[in-house]
Amino acid sequence: MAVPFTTYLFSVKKEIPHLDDDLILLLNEIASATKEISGKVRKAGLLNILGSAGKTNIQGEEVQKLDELANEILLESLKNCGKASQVASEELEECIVFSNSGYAVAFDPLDGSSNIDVNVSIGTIFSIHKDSVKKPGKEQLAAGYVIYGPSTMLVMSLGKGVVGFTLDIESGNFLLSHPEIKLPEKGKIYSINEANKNKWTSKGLKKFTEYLKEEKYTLRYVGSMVADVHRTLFKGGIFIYPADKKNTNGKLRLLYEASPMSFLIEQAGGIGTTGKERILDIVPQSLHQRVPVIIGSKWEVEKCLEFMKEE
Ligand code: AHM
Ligand code: MG
Repeated sequence: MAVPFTTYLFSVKKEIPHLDDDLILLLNEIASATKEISGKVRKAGLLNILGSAGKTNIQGEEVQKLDELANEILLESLKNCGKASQVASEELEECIVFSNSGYAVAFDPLDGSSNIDVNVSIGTIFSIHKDSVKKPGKEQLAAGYVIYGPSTMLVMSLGKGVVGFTLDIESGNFLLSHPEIKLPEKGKIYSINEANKNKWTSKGLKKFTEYLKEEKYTLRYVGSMVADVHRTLFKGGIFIYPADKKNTNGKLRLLYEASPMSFLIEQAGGIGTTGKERILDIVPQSLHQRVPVIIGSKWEVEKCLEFMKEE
């Protein structure tokens, strides 16, 4: 019998000193909220919740109805559980502060917005720190994502490896399906929006992708970070969202995209860097700060850094 999410959390409590009852409650709350989001995503075409909400967010991006709904579901459950000190979201200009101490949660309620309307995998990303969200990623107590793909999966790290749970529709439980996710040291896939190549600011990066082609790598790019990182975690290789002339710090946000994903990648044995520094070492300057992201298997990330240094 596969182990349900809550049972799993209690079973590893002894091995993970920071995993107290409050954190378990908070993680449970996040898992429950994502189950609700998963239900909405699965029926989106029937519920009139596809398409634009008719506004833009703080980052100037068009908000989708499902972005908004996912954001509300997560906010409501974090508020009600009483264990969150503050909450930062891609969809909120400012951080919501509930109290001075407790668990600080940063999340991207629905990542991969451009894929919502076309029934392609999207996800929720979360990051948990003690007290404040504005701490370096290496201090995360837990980080993870839920992917709404052919099945809904929750992939998480509590700082001791990476585990995966699959949502069992019949019982309504996330069940432990992947007790130890390890990133292959080297893969065969690279993942980057290569249409932006002429805008990339790193010449070394251009050479690196040419090199990968010569080495017979294949390209996979969904355009949902959750899906692209999920594949990278299981199959190895590299995922990159670099700086370019338009987005001089890249596109992805440190707090609720780059940092939690880097945490998972490192915990699975890989590397996460901006090209200049380790993503998990960055001390956040602002809530919606962007950083270039180069994450994946050790071999490919180190090779990429070599090419970038040579330029
Ligand atoms: P979103 O959070 O508004 O969906 O934006 C982030 C997404 C990532 O999931 C994905 O990696 C990236 O944007 C794709 O961007 P692009 O279309 O520029 O390649
Ligand atoms: Mg996002």
